[in-house]
Amino acid sequence: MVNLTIDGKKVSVPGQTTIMEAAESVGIHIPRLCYLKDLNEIAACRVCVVEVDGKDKLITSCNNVVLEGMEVKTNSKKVRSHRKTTVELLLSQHSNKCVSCARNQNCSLQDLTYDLNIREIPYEEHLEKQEWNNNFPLIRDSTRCIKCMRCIQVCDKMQSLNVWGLEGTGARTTVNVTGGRKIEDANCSLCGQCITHCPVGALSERDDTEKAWNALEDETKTVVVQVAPAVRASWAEQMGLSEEEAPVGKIFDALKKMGADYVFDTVFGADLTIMEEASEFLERFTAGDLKERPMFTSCCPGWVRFVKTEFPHMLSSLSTAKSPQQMFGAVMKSYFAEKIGKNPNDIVAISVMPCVAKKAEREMDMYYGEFAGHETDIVITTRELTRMIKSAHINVSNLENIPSDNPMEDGTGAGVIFGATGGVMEAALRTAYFTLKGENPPNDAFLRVRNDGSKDGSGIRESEFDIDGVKVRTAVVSGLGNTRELLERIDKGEANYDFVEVMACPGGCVGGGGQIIHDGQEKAFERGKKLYKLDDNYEYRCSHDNPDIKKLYDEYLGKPLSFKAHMLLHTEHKI
Ligand code: HC1
Ligand code: SF4
Repeated sequence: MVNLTIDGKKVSVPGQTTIMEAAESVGIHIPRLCYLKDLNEIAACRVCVVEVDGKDKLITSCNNVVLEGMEVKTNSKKVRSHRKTTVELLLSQHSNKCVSCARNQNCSLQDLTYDLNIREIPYEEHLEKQEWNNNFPLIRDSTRCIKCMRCIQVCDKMQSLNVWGLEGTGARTTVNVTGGRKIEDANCSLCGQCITHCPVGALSERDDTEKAWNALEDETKTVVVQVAPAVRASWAEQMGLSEEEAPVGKIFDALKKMGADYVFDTVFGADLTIMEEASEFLERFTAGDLKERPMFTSCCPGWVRFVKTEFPHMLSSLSTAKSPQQMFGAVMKSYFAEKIGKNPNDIVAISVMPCVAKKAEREMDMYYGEFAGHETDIVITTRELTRMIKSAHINVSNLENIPSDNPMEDGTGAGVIFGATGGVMEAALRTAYFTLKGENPPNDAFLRVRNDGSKDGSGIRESEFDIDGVKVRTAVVSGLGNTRELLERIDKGEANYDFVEVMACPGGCVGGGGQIIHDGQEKAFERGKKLYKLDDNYEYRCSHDNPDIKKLYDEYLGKPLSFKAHMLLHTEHKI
């Protein structure tokens, strides 16, 4: 152990601990902007400087380790003055139009400016204006970039995609899409992780709330809204509600108050995906065509974009089952439209997703019977939902916990855990087990596919199950860097699986790029636990037990993988 003092407090920590972490261990918070544990420890912003042993030179605390006998001051006059100048210089290169920024009131630079009591910026403003395609689901405002490098590191180290890089030299150094490419040509998966890791408002999702408002206010349209599983685990963080105060039924109530005609839970769509995907898996699996192994899940659009650009030869191994969002949209514009006697063209399907890539996934056309535009018309993120609730001046403490609408009301625990890494695999295995054995599995049969983030954090979970004498080898992976590693092993023949679940965002959709942002904090696994808790309390825990799903097959689709199911619920993945 190394002994030192920080702000006069005696501290004892293991060797190789950084000064920042040592301070944190005794409750002393050192301000920072660029630091992200294990991802960005490069001291680019220099906000975390501290004074050591009364020496003239200040050092950065995020990348300097403790030494025996050190005397550290984290908030001396010298430190404060240096920090203030650093932030003033940053502000001179940052658009300070905070009131109209997507990150207003959730911005580390704004907080720091306030904390340091900076009332004016004594340096000349110099803003870097770069062109951007504002139709792309990922928006970058270069005038807000503080060059902290987090986006570069997250996209490179976590997602292995290298979309962002530095260009220029010296004072002209700036962040931009690498290789002089336009963002739409840069193989961006749209995972949105660079957005949730940006400390300021330089990166955001395309704001589609006006489109949603226009639809909600259009009396000639029937507006149906679906809410994804992971949204319920995060929206309350922005609304000041506790977990218990924020059931998904309150989101339904808010949506109805905003003008939605019908509200549905994507959990129903997830159950439908499982019916088709589990059947497809068993069909492929028992056909014994090794070339088709493993079968990959395809509900995560960030992952689908990744495989198209990085591993196109694996495209045919993706399940043809559409995602719950798209399946639900297709059912809304066919089965449901018929039920309520509406022309699908007069239905606007909105979805609320924890995801930015879902905004691109919606481009899929609806081909069934009469051409009916897109299956999903508008996608808003969890963050956009909370902005809409706020702009509608809805008092969330008065919201009621209302059910979703008929006839796609029921959901199951299997559908709700889709939002957490391992959830799709577990849900599919529950139904595959039932199909093979004719009975439901015990509740703890497939717990091994879950990743609660507490183990080694490797992001890859391998398991093997024996279901009625049939051996099924599975892998669950989240994060695209981990995914690349896994796919390379599969490619080299070093890993063999039958079924693989991939989620682009670490921890799954609960950690999605459209979720509420808590700068520098990892929330995915905590939110995942909320979904697993909901699963425990569902009346039905298997998708095939969902009464409304059974009704949909009885009344409309026939059975999983039927011709009609193929037409509505499956797709061919093309480059
Ligand atoms: Fe997801 Fe999915 S789990 S992809 O994260 O399969 O976005 O929540 O809605 O479609 O159900 C997202 C979440 C979501 C779909 C489902
Ligand atoms: Fe990289 Fe994801 Fe950001 Fe695209 S959205 S630039 S893939 S981190």
